[in-house]
Amino acid sequence: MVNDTAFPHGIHLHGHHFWETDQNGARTHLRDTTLVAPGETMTIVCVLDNPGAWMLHCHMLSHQADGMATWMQVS
Ligand SMILES: [Cu+2]
Repeated sequence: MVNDTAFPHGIHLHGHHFWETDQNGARTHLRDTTLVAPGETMTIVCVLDNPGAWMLHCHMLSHQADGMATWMQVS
């Protein structure tokens, strides 16, 4: 995930959990929401094993209202 904005974003994935990774690519914390800082690029690892249409969005409601929300289709 790339945050090329000037604001932090609490990004939440429905239907799955994912691991944050460290600078070596090793898995660290298992989460369903992560905070991506301004200018940060974050690599996550996710096993997409739950079929369905899952929302991926910022938890800040004003950001979501401005369009930071999408669907991820897992089949
Ligand atoms: Cu946001």
